Amino acid sequence: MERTYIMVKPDGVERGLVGEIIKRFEQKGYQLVALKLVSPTKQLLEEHYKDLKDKPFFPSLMTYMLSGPVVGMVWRGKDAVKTGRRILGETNPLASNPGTIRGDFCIDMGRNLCHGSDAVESAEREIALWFPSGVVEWDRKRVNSLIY
Ligand code: 3AN
Repeated sequence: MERTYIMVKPDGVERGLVGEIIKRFEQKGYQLVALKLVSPTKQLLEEHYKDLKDKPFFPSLMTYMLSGPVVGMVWRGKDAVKTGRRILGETNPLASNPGTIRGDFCIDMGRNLCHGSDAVESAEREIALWFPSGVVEWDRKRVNSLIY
């Protein structure tokens, strides 16, 4: 089953939008298999964003991402990578449709609340980077069968 790495960035944590973002993935039907609040190191963020290191906005991206804790999570389910990004909206919040997280809650590209893996390979790379000890493999059907 496909997995994606979703991260609430420092502005999302500070604005109290963690629950809202989790809610949208839960209500869509994705399964949460990892979750943590962390103050990332510069080194971790440089590895996470290594493809962007030559971009002019990279220094401001680093400052932003180091401005407070983030919430990293792994969501599992059918087409999780592509659909996860549709739930988040476009990189530029002004181009994001209402109904998406960025479309509903932000304006600035440099304060766009959340991150979602852009491909299955990058999702697996990011999951290994942020959750080196692995995720929780649990069976939702088993939990449902306990509800009566
Ligand atoms: P996404 O987060 O939608 O996958 P990326 O991976 O291209 O987008 O960019 C990573 C982050 O870098 C974005 N979330 C945004 O915070 C920042 N960023 C991307 N492009 C720009 C830009 N042109 N100007 C300022 N910040 C940008």
